[in-house]
Amino acid sequence: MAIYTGLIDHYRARLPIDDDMQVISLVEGRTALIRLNNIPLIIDKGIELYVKFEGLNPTGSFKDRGMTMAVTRAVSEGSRAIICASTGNTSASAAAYAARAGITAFVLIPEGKIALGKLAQAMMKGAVVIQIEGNYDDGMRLVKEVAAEAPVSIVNSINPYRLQGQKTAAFEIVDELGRAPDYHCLPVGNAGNISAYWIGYSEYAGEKTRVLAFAEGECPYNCEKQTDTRPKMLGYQASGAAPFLRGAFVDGPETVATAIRIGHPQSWDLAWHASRESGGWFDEFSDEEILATQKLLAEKEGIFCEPASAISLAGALRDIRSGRIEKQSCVTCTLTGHGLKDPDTAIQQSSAPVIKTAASLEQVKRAILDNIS
Ligand code: AN7
Repeated sequence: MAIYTGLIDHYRARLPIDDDMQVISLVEGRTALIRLNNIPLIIDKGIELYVKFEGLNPTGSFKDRGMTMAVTRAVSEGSRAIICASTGNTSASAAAYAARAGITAFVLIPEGKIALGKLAQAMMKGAVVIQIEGNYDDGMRLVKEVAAEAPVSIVNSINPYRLQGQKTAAFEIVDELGRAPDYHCLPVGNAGNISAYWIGYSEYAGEKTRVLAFAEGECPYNCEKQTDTRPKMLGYQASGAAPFLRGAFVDGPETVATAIRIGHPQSWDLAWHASRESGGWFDEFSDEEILATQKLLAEKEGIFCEPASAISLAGALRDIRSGRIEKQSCVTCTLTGHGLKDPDTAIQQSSAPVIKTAASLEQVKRAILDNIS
């Protein structure tokens, strides 16, 4: 049995990678696809629902899939530094892959609006953290401007190699299920991931869809068919940061799900294309609904994802309940990041208080007997 060495080696034939390139990898990908068992609504409607737990990637989010590609390409082109704007996860991932490659990562983050775990990752891995007095969208604008004037490679998802890496999550799902799901649910921030999944599902179905442009002469396609169908792509946003629901960019986005606190998505056209071509839709959720779903998933199934990730399940459940997602369907939800990224938000909303007692058998026994169900 061959050792798994990361998604580039595994899906090399379907990625724009040359044999002589030094692959920068942390053995990302091959994340768990977990079937949900304990949510009555899903069972009542005969739905087969899986979560793709991308929190199991090396830095705890799906960003590692794109980052292995982007950093491998940047290094092969001789780049000594990478840069990104980030709501947190991209910076954590960029810092890790830059460390692995022995190059410098510059990360622009919005002041005060980044989950603690993500900041810790970027700092620990030696990235140069630039905290701006502004939001993610300001950071993205600055990154584009500064990259035109300084020798740094952008590794945000406007870098086409990012989406190429991220499309492999769709491959893994089809490889595991032996078919494409009927519906695929995702949180939408910058909208790179929903676009990447659509590229992946389309390639596996032998269909060409719109992709970001590559350098002349490079064809990322390998259209050998693996499945006959493609899912409907369902994209969910936080109400305070929902440009796809408003039909226009939003200034001053706000949500507890800081990962998707984005008002000017960079993959606007690609995501609309994915939604329309697949016959999918967008919908929005309040912060309360997002947090309630994060809690539900943790309590009922033992899976701890970050708030932004829970919105994909919130969407699936609402649409299953309403019948918009048909009975007996196969549904996949991407849980984009790990719950440990944002411990503050988790602790704040935990309903069960910590029981404090003396270190005595009597009191500990009382605490157990009072709470046993
Ligand atoms: C957990 O890290 O944009 O729609 O700078 O961290 O592809 O942007 C993060 C995005 C969903 C949205 N879930 O994905 C960043 C950043 C989590 C995320 C998204 C993000 P896209």
